[in-house]
Amino acid sequence: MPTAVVAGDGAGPVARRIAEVNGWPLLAEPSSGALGGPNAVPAYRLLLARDELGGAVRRAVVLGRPTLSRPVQALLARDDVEVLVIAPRGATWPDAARRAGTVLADVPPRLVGESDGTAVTPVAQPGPWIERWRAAGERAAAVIDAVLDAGAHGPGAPGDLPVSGQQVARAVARACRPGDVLVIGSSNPVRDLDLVGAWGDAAPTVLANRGLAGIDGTVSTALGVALAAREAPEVGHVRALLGDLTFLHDVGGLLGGPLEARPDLQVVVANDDGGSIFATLEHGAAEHADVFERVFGTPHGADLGSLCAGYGVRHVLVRDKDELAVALATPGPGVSVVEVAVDRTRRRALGEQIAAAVTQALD
Ligand SMILES: Cc1ncc(C[n+]2csc(CCOP(=O)(O)OP(=O)(O)O)c2C)c(N)n1
Ligand SMILES: [Mg+2]
Repeated sequence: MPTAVVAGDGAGPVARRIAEVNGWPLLAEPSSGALGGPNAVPAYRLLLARDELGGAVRRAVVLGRPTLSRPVQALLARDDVEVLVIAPRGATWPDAARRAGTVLADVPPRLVGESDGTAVTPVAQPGPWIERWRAAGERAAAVIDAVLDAGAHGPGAPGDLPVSGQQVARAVARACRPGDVLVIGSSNPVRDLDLVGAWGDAAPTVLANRGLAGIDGTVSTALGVALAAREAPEVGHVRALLGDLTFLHDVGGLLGGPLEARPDLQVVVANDDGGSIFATLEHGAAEHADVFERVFGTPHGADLGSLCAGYGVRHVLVRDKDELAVALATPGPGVSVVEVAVDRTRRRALGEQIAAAVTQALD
């Protein structure tokens, strides 16, 4: 039966194993802990809408808690898709559409290629089903790269606008090495990473507070992770990628008294002066344009550099891809903030442009 493995937040490496043993596509969110390997499909969110890919799925094996995209929720809500949830150790399981046909508290040995708990069967030979997903994922990733390379905002846009949030996520993803840790903020950063973070087998550890997808407490989370990393010599760089409102919500987390340990942490803030995610949702429709900016965009004009100075934290403002790449490659010691000036006005259009380019390439 054409099956896809959905690896939501906290799914763990077993999700990847299940996909590889059975020759199924792996739709893995950044904080799934299941990233990597030949079956992880880049940009899967855009492939779910296609008849020959998402439309052909008849069974979804769900691990962890998927929260990032409507196409995944739509897949799990479909009448013609059997939903099998695996919630190891009897953890509470997510089932937003209330459609789970089966909930298993353990991973069935045969799903991970074990007949009696010891004998491991080889990873499935590639079949037409997984080959179709791999080919489409590769194509989609290449097309997305091309759109992001084409310029900050594609055809017709002035060349001197700041970089896009998607470009920032791609730059951060490229800067992260295996062994690094990336704390990723709610809102667009985690979704951008989900779209552009094609790491192959070189994925860093990605952590996110997906509980209620809050934008609160994320600076403190990143500092806590960086403090813990001091005890873990195998960990490389610790970075965080946050939106500006997410950063401002917990900017007090930067405060560390002189008697406290200061870990090494690079906080990248994609500053588009407001909440750009709402532009991609219903709120961003043309009929709400008169109230959008004040109610949902919520620009603030805050001076991040001065805030950082107040907390004694290094700050650098970067305005283009090259400056960003340099800053990411040289995090330096202690806590630092890399503020990236990001364009908010074209967020919705660029998302649509990417989706259209992928559709065109796969048609
Ligand atoms: C504590 C909390 N308050 C409000 C929200 C609703 N919310 C979701 S995304 C968002 C905007 C986030 O803006 P930013 O961090 O700048 O990211 P962007 O959308 O611009 O990428 C808000 C207010 C939330 N998720 N959590
Ligand atoms: Mg923002």
